[in-house]
Amino acid sequence: MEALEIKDVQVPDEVDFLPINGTDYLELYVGNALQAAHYFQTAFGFQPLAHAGLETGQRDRESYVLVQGKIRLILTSPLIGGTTIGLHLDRHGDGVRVIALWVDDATHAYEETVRRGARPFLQPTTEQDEHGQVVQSGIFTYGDTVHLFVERKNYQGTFLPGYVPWEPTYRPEAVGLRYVDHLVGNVGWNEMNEWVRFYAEVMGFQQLVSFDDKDISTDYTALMSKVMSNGNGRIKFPINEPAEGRKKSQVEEYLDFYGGPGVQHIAVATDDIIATVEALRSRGVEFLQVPAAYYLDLQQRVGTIDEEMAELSRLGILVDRDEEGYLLQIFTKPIMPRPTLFFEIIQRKGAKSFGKGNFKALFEAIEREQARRGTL
Ligand code: TYF
Ligand code: FE
Repeated sequence: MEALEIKDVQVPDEVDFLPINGTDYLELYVGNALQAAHYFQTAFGFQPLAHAGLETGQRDRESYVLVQGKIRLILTSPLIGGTTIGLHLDRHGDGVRVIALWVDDATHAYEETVRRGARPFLQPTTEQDEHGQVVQSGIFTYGDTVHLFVERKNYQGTFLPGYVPWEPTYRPEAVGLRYVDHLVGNVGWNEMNEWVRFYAEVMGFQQLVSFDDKDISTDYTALMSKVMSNGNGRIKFPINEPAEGRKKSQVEEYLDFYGGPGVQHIAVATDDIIATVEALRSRGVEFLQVPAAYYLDLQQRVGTIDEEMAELSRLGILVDRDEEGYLLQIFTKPIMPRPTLFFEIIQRKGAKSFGKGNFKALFEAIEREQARRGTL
């Protein structure tokens, strides 16, 4: 580690007080976890992993855990009225409640972040079963979203204590999703910098990039975005806020329907975006459509790439280049009744950026959807 010399004392200039190994899981609160699990299996190729519910002693909730590559999703629904899950559903519709981060020391993570000003959600709590023990702790982030810190170094079970293996015979094939690349949060008017400061001061993240409304305003959509990343770069959280445009910002539309800040999109990585998108389309996943004209000057814009232009155009996959390489990406339509949460499929070929060159085409596609909904 590099050291910064101050007089005679060697002070390491980068002590990561919150080392994170990666995303542990995402928990979505949904109206019908049984059917949502079927959808994520059938449409997105997630594999059944674990289950908790009445049979495991849960009285107020049921959860299905699905996995693909390193991505784990928990889908949770209430079993009775009057729960915080039900309240969350009423306010937000289906959405991401928990962004769980895999750490080696969940107690340390809690103490360090709370000491720096995080609002506590869950004090360090140890759960145990015959496969070992897991410590979880948690803090609030934007809106009703929470970060849980999951310490599982002394655990060998399938998922977490309290869950049993879920082994149905129905198992559609995976589609090649590998890991969570980034998770985007939409926050309120003028709140972006507050949350940027939260990730910097409370969680020790650094700012990677910033987009202002000049980069990304089309005729209508205006938004600002800053990307925060943890020390080892495995966690990337872009934060968007709405900006004043000619008509309603897509971020404002989200805030209206989600009832406040929350997770806007989950970007998942693949090593073969053509095969992945082909499979997703064949299973009925719907993507935003860019006009054919997007592909006319693409070759010129991004230069030589490994993929066939005709294939990319047929599947509607977008391409962008930066100093380090290029990336391929595509965005689903919102997967909820409310126009809130959607998925991004991304394949990085060296590029570490987020597809700035695609913003205009992408946001115009989003605006066409807003217009179709009558919410523009
Ligand atoms: O994560 C990103 O920054 C890109 C682009 O509402 C993007 O995926 C940014 C804002 C948005 C949709 C996509
Ligand atoms: Fe993204």
